[in-house]
Amino acid sequence: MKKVAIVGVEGSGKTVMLAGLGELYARADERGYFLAPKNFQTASYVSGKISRMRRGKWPMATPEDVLQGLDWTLRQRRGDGQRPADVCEVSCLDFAGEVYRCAFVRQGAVPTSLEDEVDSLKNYVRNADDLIVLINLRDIIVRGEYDSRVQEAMWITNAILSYALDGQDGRRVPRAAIVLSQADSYADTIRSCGGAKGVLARYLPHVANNYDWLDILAVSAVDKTVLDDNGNMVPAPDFQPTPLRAIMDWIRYGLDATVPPPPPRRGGQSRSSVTQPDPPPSGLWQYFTFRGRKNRAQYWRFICFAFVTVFCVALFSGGNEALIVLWGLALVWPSISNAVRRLHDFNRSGWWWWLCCIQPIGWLVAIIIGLIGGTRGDNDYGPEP
Ligand SMILES: Nc1nc2c(ncn2[C@@H]2O[C@H](COP(=O)(O)OP(=O)(O)OP(=O)(O)O)[C@@H](O)[C@H]2O)c(=O)[nH]1
Ligand SMILES: [Mg+2]
Repeated sequence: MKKVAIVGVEGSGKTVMLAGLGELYARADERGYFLAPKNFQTASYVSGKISRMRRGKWPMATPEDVLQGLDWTLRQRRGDGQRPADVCEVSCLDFAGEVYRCAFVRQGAVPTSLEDEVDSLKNYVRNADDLIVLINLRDIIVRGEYDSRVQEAMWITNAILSYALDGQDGRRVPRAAIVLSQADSYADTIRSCGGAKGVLARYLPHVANNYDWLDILAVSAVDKTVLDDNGNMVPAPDFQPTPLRAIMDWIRYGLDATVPPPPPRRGGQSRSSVTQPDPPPSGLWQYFTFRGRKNRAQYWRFICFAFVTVFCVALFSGGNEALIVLWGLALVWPSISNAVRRLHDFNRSGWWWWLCCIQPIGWLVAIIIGLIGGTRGDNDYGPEP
């Protein structure tokens, strides 16, 4: 499975772009692609940053002491109850600028305190199959190439690219793209330069000359902005990160042909694409199937239903034990289905249900299953209920 690495110096737009990608692809797109966070940190990072942006604030600069790893698996839904196919890993190591500096520009020995970080960053860049290098348009258009901070940033960017693309040791050179971020603010400039390549040629001629054979894209992470009280452009509360589809199109390039098409549907009907996930089970059937997901409310609703009906049967049958046992037996299968589908909601296999059978902890497990929050968006077991 190929690895996509996303890098950029301080302020290049990593956090905003990654949070936007995570939010946009929490739900499958029209081809069935979605991003499954590989760990809790990634999921909570995305939701924290997005909720801040919906309050009209950009994320804080990632602090120097934070080495944030963000990891997803890009998956494609295949329908017909099959697990989605893993397509590639998408990850970002959000290193502090100092680590980039030590790794790529600073002369002399790397300080001992940063040795591990520098090694991880270099490995990360060298092991990438696809490399996305971010440059913030504000840096190059407003500050300009004569600003010393921008010069250093561009020097680092150059060094990352030449390090990744040198192809020494028989390594396969990654596919790479330079991505200019914050395109919404500079749409006119991009248009007047004839596109992203033209912007690079005008504002960063060195980089453009060296790397104009790479893919060069200009994107923004938000589709709507407003001016705040201080006159700064901030995300509008109802923004959507839809412009980031361009990044996913680049990542996916050439993949659609390699992901196996979904098998024909039962009954000979074939699906033209993988886009239509199986509808969630409905009607009486939903109480018997183990497919799909149930959120916390649905899980507890079923448990209340079971208790209330057992009580009613006991009451109206005048305590007829045979009837109560019969009704209890009828509820066994739906109860298992209820727990299994709840487990699916937080992306756990239904086999975990067996823990409920271990007494005396079984009851506790059943309660815990009902308390854990579900995965946002699609997961391995289907769409969010
Ligand atoms: N208008 C607009 N501004 C953006 C966009 N993406 C990033 N920005 C601006 O760029 C700034 C830096 O973005 P970040 O994502 O925090 O950059 P970073 O690479 O994570 O920076 P560090 O954490 O300091 O390494 C933001 O605070 C915004 O002001 C965008 O899509 N549109
Ligand atoms: Mg950041």
